[in-house]
Amino acid sequence: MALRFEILGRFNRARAAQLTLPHFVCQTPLFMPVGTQGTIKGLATNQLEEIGCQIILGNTYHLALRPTSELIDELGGLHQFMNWPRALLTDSGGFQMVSLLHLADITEKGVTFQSPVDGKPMLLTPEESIQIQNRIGADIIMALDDVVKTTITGPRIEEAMYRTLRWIDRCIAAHQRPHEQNLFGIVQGGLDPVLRDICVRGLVDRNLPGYAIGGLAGGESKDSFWRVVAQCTAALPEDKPRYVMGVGYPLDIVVCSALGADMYDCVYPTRTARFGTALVPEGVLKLKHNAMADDARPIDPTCACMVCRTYSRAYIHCLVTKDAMGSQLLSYHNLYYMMKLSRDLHTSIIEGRFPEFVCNFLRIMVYFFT
Ligand code: PRF
Ligand code: ZN
Repeated sequence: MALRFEILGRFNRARAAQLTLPHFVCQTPLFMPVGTQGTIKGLATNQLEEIGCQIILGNTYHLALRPTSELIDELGGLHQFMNWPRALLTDSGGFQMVSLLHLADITEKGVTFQSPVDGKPMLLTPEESIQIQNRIGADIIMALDDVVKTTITGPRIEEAMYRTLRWIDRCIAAHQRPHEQNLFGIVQGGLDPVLRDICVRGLVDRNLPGYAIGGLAGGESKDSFWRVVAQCTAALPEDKPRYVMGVGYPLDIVVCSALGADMYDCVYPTRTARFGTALVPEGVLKLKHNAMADDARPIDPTCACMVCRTYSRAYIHCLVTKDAMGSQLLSYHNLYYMMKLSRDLHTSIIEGRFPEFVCNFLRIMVYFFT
């Protein structure tokens, strides 16, 4: 195991912890921005440090296609390649293929897909996913899982859960760097509590350094989503980190943290920035809106970020459709908002005022429930 997870404080099921990874000591709950191609779109790594990002996510699938994992390995690993001194996590690639390439096909061998480079059929096996992630060198690597949309029902959900359990053993056997990289298993099983229970038990038996809850945030109701998280966090070991994959709405992060989850990732804060949307305590602020054209206030008067200390809504409104700087400034502010939310969760749990924090968060957030 290449991590230490120390719980510093609790409030009912919520935990605030210190997660020590090979490249950085992180405070949880934490949010990981998604840097698909080895970059968080529009932000330099020194800005990510300034914002307070502790760990960022890279995608095996994208990095393997370009620049390739062999080249990253030759150039000293992804940390050195992108000049990011803090922690990194790579996702295994299967989910990206299935969600991006509708041509992807899953068999017992692995995920088959058509290469977007030359159209040739390619196969990503659990062994190859781990080998690629070993070359990339992230602090946390993810097992290859069989991901099915939660809105699908029937025997496919069960098949995917059992396949994910069979694949975890192939991933564990293929992992060459267990003392430098932490392999996390992923709980699947759709919205079915029986399948989720079998999957959690199966993974816990493998004694992994951490566990993810997968297959969520794909169009199911909040009620179903939160129920699955509640069930899984209750059954996962207390002394290991719990990561809810693909979750990035502030409300969901607050709720899942109350349910005992520790880590999250999502493209949402940076993607929504590129569409001209800022995250604010009240919900969202659409900078493209005509009302912003002559608004001299910062995006969020209560925000201490560089953007809010420097620029007006009117200026960003003006940039947003015309210049890349508009979405860069919004990404900066949105990630700052996510880091502040993570820190507020951490400190409110430690200081015994988590319920007050949650009530206040919900009271201010009046219209953002998507
Ligand atoms: N599995 C993997 N990556 C993911 C997910 C998953 O289930 C999700 C949730 N749908 C986001 N990213 N490997
Ligand atoms: Zn700001």
